[in-house]
Amino acid sequence: MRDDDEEIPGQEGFIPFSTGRARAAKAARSRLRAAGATACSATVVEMVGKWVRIRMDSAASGLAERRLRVKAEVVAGDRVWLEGEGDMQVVGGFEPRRTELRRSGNSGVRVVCANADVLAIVSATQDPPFRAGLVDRMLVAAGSAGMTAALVLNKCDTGMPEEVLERLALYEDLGLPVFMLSALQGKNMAEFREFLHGRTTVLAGHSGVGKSSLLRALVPNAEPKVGHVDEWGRGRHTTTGACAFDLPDLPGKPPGVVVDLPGVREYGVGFVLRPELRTHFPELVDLRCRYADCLHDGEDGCIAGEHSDPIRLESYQKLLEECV
Ligand SMILES: Nc1nc2c(ncn2[C@@H]2O[C@H](COP(=O)(O)OP(=O)(O)OP(=O)(O)O)[C@@H](O)[C@H]2O)c(=O)[nH]1
Ligand SMILES: [Mg+2]
Ligand SMILES: [Zn+2]
Repeated sequence: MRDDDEEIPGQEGFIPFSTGRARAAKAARSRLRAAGATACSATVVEMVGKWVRIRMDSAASGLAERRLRVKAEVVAGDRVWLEGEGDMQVVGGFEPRRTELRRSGNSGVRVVCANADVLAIVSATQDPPFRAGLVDRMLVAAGSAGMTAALVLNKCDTGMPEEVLERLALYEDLGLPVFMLSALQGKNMAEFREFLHGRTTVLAGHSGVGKSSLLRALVPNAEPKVGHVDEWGRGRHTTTGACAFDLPDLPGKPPGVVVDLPGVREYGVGFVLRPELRTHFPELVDLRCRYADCLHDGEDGCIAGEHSDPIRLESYQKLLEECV
């Protein structure tokens, strides 16, 4: 058995996918196609190294959750279809993504998760401190992904610093939903739970803000991964990051999914185009400066300074340097 074909310890249901099996699976696929069999579809719940954990759409297709080896680049949230049966089952391909949350870093741009609707940007009241720059970066990432955003302030049981409340009021004025929560005490969690139903929501934010604690409060049986070896998912058999959990049913409400992400220290948005950046800053997008294509970066006749919050404008101008 080749090294990368090893079964992952403790992960029952993983199907080793050696070269020999790949050939056999290909033959099985051709036979199935010839027999007119239809492929079944599934959603990627988590990537673990080069393995994929999936949830089948139909319980009749066998196990509700299976782990398969994939060679293609798929991420949590991808809609995939499977071909073959039993041990011969493989991920045949994936559907075009409705949304694609990306992040840039030293190792380039990577997709964090696919097909999510909302990016919930989680901060803590003071420990760790609120970082407006990180929030603004994630708002750009959400906009660029085709997702909407919401702001979550967790640990509200530990007091609410005035300057943080002021920042949140500003985001609320920009039209963003804001939730003030305490995962520990369950404060306002019912309201947040209502918001999450009928959508797929990604919890993102600085390490230690309480994302996993929120997830545990929302999905009591979830065992979110903590203490990632490396936030980029390097390292054998460690999770590559995003992991999706179904919310418990709420009577009369459509189902919802929450995706937990490992904490980030920074969030690069180097994939955004410079002229596109202002479209992710609602207060800048419709400004009538002297030049119609003004980038709001100190040009003659730019009125951005008079019409936007100085911290937001600073975020924007800093991001402009990073954009392509
Ligand atoms: N006081 C208070 N502490 C909280 C609350 N939520 C989480 N914590 C604490 O904050 C610490 C970090 O919580 P986690 O849920 O692990 O934070 P995380 O955002 O998942 O962190 P990473 O996994 O590193 O990204 C833990 O010690 C929690 O007990 C809260 O609502 N109030
Ligand atoms: Mg966590
Ligand atoms: Zn301008």
